[in-house]
Amino acid sequence: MSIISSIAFSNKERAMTKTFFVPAISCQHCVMTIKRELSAISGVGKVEGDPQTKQVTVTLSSEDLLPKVKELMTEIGYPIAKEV
Ligand SMILES: [Cu+2]
Repeated sequence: MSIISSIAFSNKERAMTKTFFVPAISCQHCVMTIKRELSAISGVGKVEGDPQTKQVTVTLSSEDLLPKVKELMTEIGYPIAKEV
């Protein structure tokens, strides 16, 4: 990424909410684990999860955090199948 495009990218930063489909969620304990782990990333706000729909909704301070969130979810055994 060039210096100019990286500056443009960081100027775009703003809070956003993303919802993911996470097939490995089977119960409330999974949701609690995900909440605890994702909350440790600075810039991650509210984390909500639903074992019924297997969806996780995360508030991020910046789009830049998305790769980090996806990486961590895979690391802890809850890979994100897709954004919903
Ligand atoms: Cu569980």
